[in-house]
Amino acid sequence: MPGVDGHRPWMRAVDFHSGSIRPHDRRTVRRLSDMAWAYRDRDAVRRALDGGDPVMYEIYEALVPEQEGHLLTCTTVLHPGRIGDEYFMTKGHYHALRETGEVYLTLRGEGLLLMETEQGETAAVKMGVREVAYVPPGWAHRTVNTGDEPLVFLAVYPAHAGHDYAAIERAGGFRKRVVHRDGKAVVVDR
Ligand code: PAN
Ligand code: ZN
Repeated sequence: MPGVDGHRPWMRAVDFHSGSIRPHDRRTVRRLSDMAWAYRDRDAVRRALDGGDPVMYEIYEALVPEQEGHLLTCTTVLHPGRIGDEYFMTKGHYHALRETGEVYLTLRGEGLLLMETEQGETAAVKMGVREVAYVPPGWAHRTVNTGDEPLVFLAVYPAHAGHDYAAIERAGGFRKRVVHRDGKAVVVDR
């Protein structure tokens, strides 16, 4: 029987170490200059930009139609490092369609998943290998690599969700930050 829109079933290989999906339809690279506003320590940002604008993370996607009913599968490879005392992190976003959630499965490394709502609730969920984290509808989400190897995770979310980065930037970033203090990762107020 044909599917609802003719899209055929498929299988892809996921490399848990490198984080690549093979074959992938799109690979996106995000550098510090794509999100320099997000880090608090402006001198550290300038130094890192002058020092070659580091790659912060890469996203591999298996594209499907951006339509209700489809699920998009992708991996993120978030490199280890810090800008000042703040760990490398993703830009973070709300889904444009606020009523859509997401599932993250950690494949390598360790980190924190920072989440918050427009009503002011916040959460920080641990990410570790073989652990699943859930992003409920309406929660903005950002991942932070608190380890010293790449944080690799697989995400699955409704393909029509869309990404709203502007709401985060407008709000002045996330309400919480994750910083390196006395040798460990600490969640602090913005
Ligand atoms: C993830 C993220 C990915 C990169 O696939 O898009 O980790 O983070 P930013 O999109 O915030 O740069 C996801 O949550 N998709 O919806
Ligand atoms: Zn998302």
